[in-house]
Amino acid sequence: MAYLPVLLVLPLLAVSDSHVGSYPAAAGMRSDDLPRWGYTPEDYVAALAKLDFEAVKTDLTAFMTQSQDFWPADYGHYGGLLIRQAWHCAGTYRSSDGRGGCDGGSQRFGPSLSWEDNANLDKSKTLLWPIKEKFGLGLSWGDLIILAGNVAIESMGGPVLGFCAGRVDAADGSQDELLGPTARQESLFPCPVNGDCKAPLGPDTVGLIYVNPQGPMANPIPRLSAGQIRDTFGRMGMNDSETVALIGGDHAFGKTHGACPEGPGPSPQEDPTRPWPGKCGSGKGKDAYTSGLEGPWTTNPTQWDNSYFKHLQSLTWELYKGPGNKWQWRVQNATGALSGIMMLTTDIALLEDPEGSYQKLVREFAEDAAKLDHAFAHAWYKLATRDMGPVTRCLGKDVPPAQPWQYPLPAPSQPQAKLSKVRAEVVKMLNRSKTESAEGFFSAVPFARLAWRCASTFRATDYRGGCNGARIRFSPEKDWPVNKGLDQVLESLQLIQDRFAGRGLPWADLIVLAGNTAVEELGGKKMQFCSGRSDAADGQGSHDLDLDLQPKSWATVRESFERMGLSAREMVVLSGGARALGFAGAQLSNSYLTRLLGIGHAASETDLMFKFDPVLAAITQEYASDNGLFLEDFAKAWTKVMDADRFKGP
Ligand code: HEB
Repeated sequence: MAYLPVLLVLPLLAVSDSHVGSYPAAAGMRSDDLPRWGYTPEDYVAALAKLDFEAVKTDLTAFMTQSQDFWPADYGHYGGLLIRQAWHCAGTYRSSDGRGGCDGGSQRFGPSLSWEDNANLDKSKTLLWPIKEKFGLGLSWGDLIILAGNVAIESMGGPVLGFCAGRVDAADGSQDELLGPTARQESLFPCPVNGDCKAPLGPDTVGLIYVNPQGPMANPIPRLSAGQIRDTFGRMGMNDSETVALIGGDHAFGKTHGACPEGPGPSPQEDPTRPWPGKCGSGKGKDAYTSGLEGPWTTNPTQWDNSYFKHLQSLTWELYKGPGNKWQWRVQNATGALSGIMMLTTDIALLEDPEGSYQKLVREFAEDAAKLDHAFAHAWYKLATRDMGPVTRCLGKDVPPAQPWQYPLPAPSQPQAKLSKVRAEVVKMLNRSKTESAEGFFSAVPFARLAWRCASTFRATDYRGGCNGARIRFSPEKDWPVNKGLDQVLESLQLIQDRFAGRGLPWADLIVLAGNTAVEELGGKKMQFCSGRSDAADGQGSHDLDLDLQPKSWATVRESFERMGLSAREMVVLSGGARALGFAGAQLSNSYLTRLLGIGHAASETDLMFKFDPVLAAITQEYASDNGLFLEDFAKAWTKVMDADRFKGP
């Protein structure tokens, strides 16, 4: 067997050591300071099981048309406002790192709470509070915000595919810290020109959901706006058809608000007790100021139909400055009802796509209402649900069948292979290759590396990735530079797979079991193993997890562990173990961390942070002085990574 030597010298973790950023101080909050009500998944699942879901929907339906003086409903219906709220909650999702989305309900907190694009969404939450209060713990804010959007669409006659419940509320806004604007976002993912932000950021403007409605940097040039829309909706994971169906489908509802040029007034950050009072007249109803643009898109804004597309397609639109003194578009020489409607530059952009694709879709949706119904229902469900991960995380009675973007896996087969027998085979193979290796390298490390690479694609941000499915066997994952050489490890496991495949041992289980066994053989504690994975087919749902986000600096190393859902302690113990296996005689122990703390030891710059960041140094010292603790915590952290993608609800 010739696969051994090269692999051994590759570090287990794909971390480049080029330069050091600064490690951010822990957030100032003590856990005692945070709210406790309903913020554990267990509490939430139990409460959700008792929720009378139909009663919530009935109340929400009635709520839609009960206008209140505090914030009157446009056209007597809150639908537009609630759909916009749901879209702004879900639409922060970005596929680059899985951050954003409505899971967590963090639109209630900074930073997105004060985004100019979220003006007056404090009002919608005040309006919804009685419903939240009535149903309590079983109805998280995240679920309520999305469900209110669904019910709004349905109550105005629009098509809805279903509802995936299970958003567990966050206790503060820290999960959205990297959406910005925050100091940490600026240091990790800066946007030098706000209005031209690039991935991994989702929108092109921090503070907007996606793009400037007046056109790039408020220049009303539809052709250029089209490119921006494609770029940013692409970062959200939406294709052209989904993008056009969402924009035009949803702008069938509601209106824009900009009664005068004076602005919305201070944001919650600037005036927490009276945010966005509006400076036009009474500040509400016909005097409301949200975006500064003014008017509805259709003549029947509380009724679902495809008239947005018909109008866009068949009328002649001219640019003008609306009452809010911002660029918008009106029907040329309009008479009657048509004189009251408007379009944004981003809407007109759908007619001037340099690629010609948006125009085609506008025509299709204008001519075929059923086609729009289908595209819209699916795109809306994807928008609302994308950050929830696999369908197994969706709870409730209205969950539709798994969608392609949920990367469904076949049901696991009933395992008949005895795990102890498989384990024994792995051990036999490891021992055999040990004696056959001319260099005398201990060959277990590549198996540990395979399992790590397979499982560590997991992202706690949107529950994607992980070893379940064993997609590491296929392109694109197998071709990633960090996975170089793993094909040979897979090849050597093939013998075992051949023997047990008929007895229900999927590759995904074998890879993890072999990794566990390898770590044990290398000196680790006995690992917990949880079987029941299944294998994806080649080309079937290979995921597009973005590898450009491989960590490059110290700060991004921390960020990449955080994305996997790992704490600083888990990062130290796993990195320390990986380095020991890579460099220190291939035996799992705290030896690398011990050496690191020694005087004059040469280490990579990122590793030096384990020594010089005060908090990490304290953790490193703890592990360096207690190998028993190190091994115990390594086993726990390792198992957590291996099982991170095994869901039973949220
Ligand atoms: Fe929209 C509204 C923009 C997309 C849904 N929007 C609106 C407004 C604006 C806009 C500016 C106004 C605000 C106020 O109030 O003032 N959008 C926009 C843009 C875009 C959009 C730029 C991208 C292109 N949307 C969208 C989507 C959706 C929507 C995608 C879904 C999903 N919106 C909406 C609604 C509304 C709006 C529903 C209405 C609201 C009310 O009514 O209130």
